Amino acid sequence: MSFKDELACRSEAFNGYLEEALSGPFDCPDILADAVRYSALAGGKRIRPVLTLEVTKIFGGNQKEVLPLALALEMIHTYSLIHDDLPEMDDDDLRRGKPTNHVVFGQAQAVLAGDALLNLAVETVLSGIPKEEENYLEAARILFHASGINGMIGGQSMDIEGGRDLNYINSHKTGALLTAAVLCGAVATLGAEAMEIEPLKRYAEAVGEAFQLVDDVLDVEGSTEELGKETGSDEKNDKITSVSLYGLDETKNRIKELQKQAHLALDTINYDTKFLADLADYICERNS
Ligand code: GRG
Repeated sequence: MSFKDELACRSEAFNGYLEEALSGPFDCPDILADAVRYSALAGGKRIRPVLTLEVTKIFGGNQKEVLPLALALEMIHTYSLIHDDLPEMDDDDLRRGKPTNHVVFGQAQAVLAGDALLNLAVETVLSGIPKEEENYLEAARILFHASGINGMIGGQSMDIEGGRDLNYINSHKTGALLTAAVLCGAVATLGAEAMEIEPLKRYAEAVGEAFQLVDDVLDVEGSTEELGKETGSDEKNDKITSVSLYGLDETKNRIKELQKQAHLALDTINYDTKFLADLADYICERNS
């Protein structure tokens, strides 16, 4: 099976679990439940949960036990996209090939749908605490730290404020959640002290930065049809990006360098990291 087919297969399987986790019934107005499901089940590559589950598998961990963390990652990611698309943030009308949440449900319900997904993420993690809980709780702490004020939310705050520290913005807004996706599976399975954690962190940080740089390139060179969202959004919002600061060629060179770094980090891990290596290539070479 090709890597792309394998990835599609895994995201399909994950979609089933996510649908179940969001099947409710919820004690809330239909519009809110619909808004939550609309964005969460609209597709998306599911890269973060796939990373978590793969890393768990590599180290012989229990994927079923780690699934709540993977579900929470995708819920948090989806809430961040709903909020990011709001008129007061990036003001986008298209996401995952569909009209954005606020376009369909209105801004107030879109804010609440994002909030609700964050809370559901916490509930999902708490309800999945296994008997041997120490490593799982450390993985959960990593996830909520990375997605909070010291991570994704901090990065988004500086981005929206028009801050100029591109490294901070990229490593926090995008890199933190991807790194957490990798570390969650590893820490839940091996514990935070394992010697594999450092190289995995290097791998994840390289992939996280590359992910954002590719996003910057695609915002200039990509097609709305393939991306499922409008392009030209960074220029429209006067955002600093790697492309606006260093140009397309230098950004593409940096992506290649990061791809190499990701592979080098994996080379030091004595387990089967082929899928992670292929995923790094996919992320660095993607066009959607
Ligand atoms: C609102 C707190 C808050 C944070 C927003 C997600 C985010 C932080 C900003 C989005 C800006 C953006 C598009 C950054 C590029 C990296 C990124 C997160 C892309 C979207 O992720 P994909 O490509 O999306 O994994 P799918 O739809 O495949 O899940």
